Amino acid sequence: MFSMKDGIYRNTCPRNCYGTCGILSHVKNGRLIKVTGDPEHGYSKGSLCAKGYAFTQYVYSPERIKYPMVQCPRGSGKWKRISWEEAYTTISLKMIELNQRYGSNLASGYNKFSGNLGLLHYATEGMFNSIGPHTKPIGNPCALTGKLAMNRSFGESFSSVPEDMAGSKLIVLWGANPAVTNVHQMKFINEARQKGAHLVVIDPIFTQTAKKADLYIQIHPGTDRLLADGIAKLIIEKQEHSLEFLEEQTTGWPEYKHYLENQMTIKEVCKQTGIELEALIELSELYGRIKPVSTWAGLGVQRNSLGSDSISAINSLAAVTGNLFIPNGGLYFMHFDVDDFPCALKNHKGPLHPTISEPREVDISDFASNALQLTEPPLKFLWIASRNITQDHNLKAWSDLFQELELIVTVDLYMTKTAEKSDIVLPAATHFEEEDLNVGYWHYWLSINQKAIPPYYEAKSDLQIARELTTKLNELSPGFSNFPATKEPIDWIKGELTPEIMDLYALNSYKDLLQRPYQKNIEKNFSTKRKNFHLFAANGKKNQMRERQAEPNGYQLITPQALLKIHSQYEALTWLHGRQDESYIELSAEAAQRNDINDQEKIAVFNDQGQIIGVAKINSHLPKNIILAHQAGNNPINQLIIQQNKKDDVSTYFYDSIVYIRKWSEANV
Ligand SMILES: Nc1nc2c(c(=O)[nH]1)N[C@H]1C(S)=C(S)[C@@H](COP(=O)(O)OP(=O)(O)OC[C@H]3O[C@@H](n4cnc5c(=O)[nH]c(N)nc54)[C@H](O)[C@@H]3O)O[C@H]1N2
Ligand SMILES: Nc1nc2c(c(=O)[nH]1)N[C@H]1C(S)=C(S)[C@@H](COP(=O)(O)OP(=O)(O)OC[C@H]3O[C@@H](n4cnc5c(=O)[nH]c(N)nc54)[C@H](O)[C@@H]3O)O[C@H]1N2
Ligand code: SF4
Ligand SMILES: [Mo]
Repeated sequence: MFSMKDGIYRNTCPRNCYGTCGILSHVKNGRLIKVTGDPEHGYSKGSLCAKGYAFTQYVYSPERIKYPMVQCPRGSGKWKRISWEEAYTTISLKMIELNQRYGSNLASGYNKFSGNLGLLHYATEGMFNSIGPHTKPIGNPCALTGKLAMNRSFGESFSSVPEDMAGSKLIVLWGANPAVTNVHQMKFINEARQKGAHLVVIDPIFTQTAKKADLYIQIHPGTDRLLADGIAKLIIEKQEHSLEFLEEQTTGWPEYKHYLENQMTIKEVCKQTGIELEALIELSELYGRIKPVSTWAGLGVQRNSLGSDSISAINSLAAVTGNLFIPNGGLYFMHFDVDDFPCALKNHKGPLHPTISEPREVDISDFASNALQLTEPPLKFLWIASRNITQDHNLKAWSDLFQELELIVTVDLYMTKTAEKSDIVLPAATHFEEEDLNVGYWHYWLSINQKAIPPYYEAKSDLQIARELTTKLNELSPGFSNFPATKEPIDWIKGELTPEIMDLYALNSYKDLLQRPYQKNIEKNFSTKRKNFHLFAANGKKNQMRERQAEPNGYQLITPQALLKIHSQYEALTWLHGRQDESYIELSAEAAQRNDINDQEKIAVFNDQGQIIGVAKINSHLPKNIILAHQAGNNPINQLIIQQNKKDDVSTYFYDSIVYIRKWSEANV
């Protein structure tokens, strides 16, 4: 498996992306010369996206970090190459000293998110678990709001089989933009449409996906709950609901029905959502008339403080029409079936501490502000991997936290804004330079990732780094860590493939995965999930989104994913990006006129968090109270984002922020 001869290897795109695509890597003289899609992968079916095809540039980009480096002083840009040995020694000495100072490892912590989602990338979690109680992030800044809402509806995570969408007769996309974020899904959507299916897109932005729709509904952000409830109300009024299903397979039907009939009006729905009655009626007729329907509650819906209820209401609408568990119908979000696996690195148990029983958990969606509150001991050492903190909100808190930290280590492939603020950077390997096992969160395929090429300069996998740092820690302080440092990647992979998993995927050995990816037994997977569904009645809840948006001169900042990036990633690739294209700020013609801004003119977008400069792009389809910009690495829009409606729950409210705009020339005086 790991011989690295010339030839073709099986890899998997490990990005935080719906595709988790199978890749065939063509290697000659130890170099990756070409990548193609793996035709054996049942979901991606032999193709990649533009970012995938650009992997040869990604691997050999001169902007990749080549060696471990230290920056002194931090933030000065004065980097010095150091050896791995020196890096490990410096880090280990600091960790050991902090342990002696505070009597535990709680002053040491990490922040890790979604750079590489392969199972062996839980090495970072494993490495920290292995030192006993420490400070660790919990939660999910991408999908937690929606995940909790799915749990409220289904009692667990739920997402239908994406290939089945090809047989749907009606596809309703709420706050999902697959033409940009999930290009392979468009094939299944197109297949359905060729067979006569209708496509409905509900989005405040007239997206690339919306352009293809039969019916596009431009909704006010944050008001999806009202729309879903309104459609359900109309359907029930016309007796087009699926009574048998509702009575037999759901809970909460009487309350839900009572709520729809007595506590909400269609007039209010139209007012709050900004949608004309005719559109509402048309959508309700489609839902009432057609079966099977696929309803997709997209991630965009849950990025505001009302998103949780919106997702639950969309799920309930899918249930009302009896579409939940029928072939080629269903409800789409994303699944968390990776948790079926042992995830041995993530769940590795560390040594016991005499007085502290648990690690110290910090909500990742507000990590910096929470970490700043920590005392006894404060957080002093932070390890950052698979994470660009510029994709978080509240970046001011991050700069305050960085001031408090005595050592910041970032493991990355590129010199990100996060790496630039660190004391030490360590070069991470690409997935072509390491072994892994990959599970999708959208489709149900499992695939292997072979080591196809030697590492770029001195890059190492996160697992290799965990092994080597552990060895150094134990050399300097015997027994400091119980990480199984001698265990090889293949052993970790085999460990994930338990008899239950092998059975679920019909595998005989890991070697089968060298021949092709394997799909989970779908029947088995869903058979336990079809027990119960809970209908959501938003009794007594008001929708305050509109009131917030009424702020004078303010615009709601919507910052969804971009086609040729994954969040902050890929900006350095010239195959994908001209340098100037990354800070377009889209505004309506009315907003432009009101602020005396011309198309292509330099503008400032600002609020009390800060200011960013960009190029104005007038978008005649944009609602007048919305500013649209995309996530970015070099000029991160998240500088302007802070969780406004802070609630007790952990959350993903990136689209709640209000911003103001002005001509750059004025901003500059
Ligand atoms: N090319 C590319 N693909 C990606 C990614 C990437 O960065 N680039 N990221 C991946 C990741 S991690 C994720 S989470 C997914 C996300 O992918 P999607 O699920 O498609 O979600 P987003 O692109 O965040 O938002 C989708 C749409 O929601 C709309 N929206 C915003 N607010 C609302 C609202 O209140 N109501 C409604 N109805 N719509 C709203 C936005 O305008 C946007 O068009 O994409 C994945 N795929
Ligand atoms: N404004 C705004 N902000 C958002 C969102 C939004 O819609 N709007 N969406 C949110 C969402 S959906 C998400 S998922 C998060 C994403 O948040 P992050 O996961 O922090 O985002 P990325 O920019 O993908 O950063 C991942 C980093 O990991 C690095 N990396 C890649 N592979 C490896 C590896 O093998 N090892 C190591 N050590 N590093 C690696 C990459 O080079 C990159 O720097 O952003 C959130 N932030
Ligand atoms: S970024 Fe997404 S669509 Fe593109 S190759 Fe990777 S997994 Fe596939
Ligand atoms: Mo995400």
